[in-house]
Amino acid sequence: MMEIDFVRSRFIKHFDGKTGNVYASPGRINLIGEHTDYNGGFVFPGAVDKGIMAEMRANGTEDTVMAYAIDLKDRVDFHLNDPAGPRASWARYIYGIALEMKKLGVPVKGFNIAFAGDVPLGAGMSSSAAMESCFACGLNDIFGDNKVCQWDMALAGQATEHNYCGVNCGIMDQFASVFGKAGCLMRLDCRSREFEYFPFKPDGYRLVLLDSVVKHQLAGSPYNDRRNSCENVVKHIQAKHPEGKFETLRDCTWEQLDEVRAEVGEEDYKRARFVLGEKDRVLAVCDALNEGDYEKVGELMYQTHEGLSKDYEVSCEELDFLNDIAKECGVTGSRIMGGGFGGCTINLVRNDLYRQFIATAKQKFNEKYGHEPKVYDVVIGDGSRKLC
Ligand code: GAF
Repeated sequence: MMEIDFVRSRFIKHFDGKTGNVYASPGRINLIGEHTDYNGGFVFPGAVDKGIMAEMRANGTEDTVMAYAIDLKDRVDFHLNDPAGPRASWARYIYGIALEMKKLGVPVKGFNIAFAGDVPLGAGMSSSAAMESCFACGLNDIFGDNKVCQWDMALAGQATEHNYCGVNCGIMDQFASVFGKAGCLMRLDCRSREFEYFPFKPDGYRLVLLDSVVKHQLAGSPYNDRRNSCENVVKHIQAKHPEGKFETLRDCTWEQLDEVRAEVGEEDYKRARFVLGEKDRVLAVCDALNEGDYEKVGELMYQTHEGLSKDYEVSCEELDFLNDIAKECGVTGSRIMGGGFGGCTINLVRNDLYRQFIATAKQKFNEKYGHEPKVYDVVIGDGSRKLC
């Protein structure tokens, strides 16, 4: 995690010399359960020890926000009452979450904010959810007497993506960022919103991310197309079965999917096929973890990669290459993590293979793409909180 003094010194320098309160929220990993959240399925994320830190303070104005992105060295001022909001994409997260918190009854007024992050951008580790939940936590504290509950803050973050950033994401990332707990993964049922903390200490293994450094960018991307495909399949199944209630792919069976195969076309069919399989894999991974069967967990991770690559088509050459190297090195499990289209693979590696795997991955990737992948050892950390 970053140092508070680092953020504080910039906050003091860029505004009126006064200090505010400091808040932090993490990025996330996800062991399994990709693209299942907006399909009413299960996900299995955990917060990481990297994220966003922000210093914030009410500035006494009615609606003027003065914002400084420390890492970008970029300052943007805007008005909460301006219906267009700021143009800079990072500032839209601040604008969006402020308006969403207002909708929840928080009387947000003008404020100053400076923030920085150590969660890699575009790596599929949810830097955007970390921003949303960090700012939500701050606004709730400064203007709202902390009356907004954790779930509503997570949902406000998701609504920010939908309404101001153009990404029709599910709830996994904001959930993980708000509810994270050190040492624990969380199995969330995205339909009922019930969740369970799973202490995660795989004896003899470690989790490591390999960042392809291909920038993953969900806004305006084929991410929304994937969601549309899933919803289209549900619509067709519902039309065939008016007696039933089909809200998401969670409600659909393999047989029902097969019935609409010809109508929805091969592309949508394959996407839905991936989701139905992934829904079952999350539960199978939980069972395997309960039995301490990490080899089984790994096998399911490889299946997820295959599905994300061939059926859901959210991989890229570099991620498939990293997955192949993992396989060749005998790594227990490896797959694309997060939305896809770039970013990281998550790898479950036996301790005795770790060094060799990392060295081989760096060397082979470098030979092919002219640079090494970045390596992040996963440390599972806490969710959104006030630091001081
Ligand atoms: C992105 C989205 F923001 C999540 O909601 C989720 O759908 C994920 O992609 C894929 O599992 O991170």
